Formats: sequence, structure tokens, C-alpha cells
Amino acid sequence: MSPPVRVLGSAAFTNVARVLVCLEEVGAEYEVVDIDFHAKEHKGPDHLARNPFGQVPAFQDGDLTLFQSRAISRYVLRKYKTPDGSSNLLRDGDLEGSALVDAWLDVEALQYEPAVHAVFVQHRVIPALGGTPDERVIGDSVGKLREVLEVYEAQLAKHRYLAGDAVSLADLSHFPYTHYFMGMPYATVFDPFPRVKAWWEDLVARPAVRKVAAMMDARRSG
Ligand SMILES: N[C@@H](CCC(=O)N[C@@H](CS)C(=O)NCC(=O)O)C(=O)O
Repeated sequence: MSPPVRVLGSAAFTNVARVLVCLEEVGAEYEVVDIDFHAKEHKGPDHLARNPFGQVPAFQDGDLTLFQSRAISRYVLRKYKTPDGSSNLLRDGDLEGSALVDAWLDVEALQYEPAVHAVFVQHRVIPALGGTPDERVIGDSVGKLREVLEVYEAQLAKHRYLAGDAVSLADLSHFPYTHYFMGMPYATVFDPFPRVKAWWEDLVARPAVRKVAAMMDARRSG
């Protein structure tokens, strides 16, 4: 039997958690290897050889080394896809379906995440480093997020999930940042969007998502 794939980086990091959710969804065996940020291990030569941007996650499967969480996620979902297609979270083999997954995955990466990330940095990272959050940046970002959520609410009136009536990577990819965001006071921005809230409740009820949420929270408090 080949050794389990390795994910380098702690589950507390959102981009690592994205990969872990995919591994859990397909029931793959994997190993998480911590990278010591305090010791700047992520900027050291060994890790730079795995991820030239000195970031996590990195991923290893035998001789293959990958970085970029969404690319790793796609690899994982293709490698472990079950023969009956029950975990075809990319809609591989379905030209139109896979294009829709790609489109909503781009929305997540290019429109949703930047807004949530900016709030996360201001609310959590800057105070942890001794700085003062910029309320204007928070206000602008929450406003941008509200505009994205309006689009989601309309899309979810047509389909149960963003890219159609079955869950896909496009939905799951929202999980890590949203998990942290829902613990912030700005989470009320979701309140006027009942379909988005129901979609989120549906995602967090998934066993894979619950497991990774617990891993993220354990690492944050540990
Ligand atoms: N687009 C990359 C982003 C990776 C990323 O920003 N990782 C963060 C942790 S969530 C990191 O390593 N930050 C440290 C740094 O940028 O120096 C991905 O999806 O993997």
C-alpha cells in the first residue's frame, strides 16, 4: 500500500482546511505535517522547495509536490473520485456542470474570499499583532461581501447549491473562511439572506466539514 498523502501546514490555516475538507469528503488517508511559523519554517529552504511563495498548504503525494489550495483540492477530488461518482465534487465528465463549478469556484476565490479575508485580517490578525483595526476597511469589505451575498441569494433561489442541485467544490471551498467569519460580529451581514444561511447550515452539517471545523478550532485554542 502506498503511504498516505501529506498536507503541510496546520488545520488552523484556512487554505489548509480547504484541502482537508476535500480529503475528508472522499475518505482519503492523509497525514498533516505542521510547519512552524514562529520559527519561520515556512520561509526556509525546505518549505520554499515545496511552495515557492513560502505559504501553506503544500502537498505531497509520492514524488508529486503541489501548492495552491484549490489546485490541490482538485487533484485530491480527481485522484479519489469514487467509481459511482458519488463524490464527483468537480462534475468531471460533465462539460457544462464542470464549467459551472469552475465559475463559482472563481467567484469564491476572486469575489467572496477577498472581502472576508480583509475583515479577518482587520478583526483578528492586526489586533493580534498589537495594531488597531481600520474600521473603514472593515466597512468597505462588509459592503462588498453584502453585494456578493445578494448574488448568492438569487442563485440559491434557483438551485440548492451554487453550481447546481448537488454540492460541489465551489460550495465547500467557502467553508474555511466562513467558519471563522461566522464567529465575528460582522456575521450579521448574512441575516437578510435566508437562502444563503440555509446553504451554510447545510454545509456545516456535513460530516467532513464538521470534522475539519473541529480540527481548526482545536488548533486555534491549542
Ligand atoms: N492562494 C494560496 C494562499 C495561501 C496562503 O495565503 N496561505 C497563508 C495561510 S492561510 C500563508 O501561508 N501565509 C503566510 C505568508 O503568506 O507568508 C492558496 O490557496 O493556497
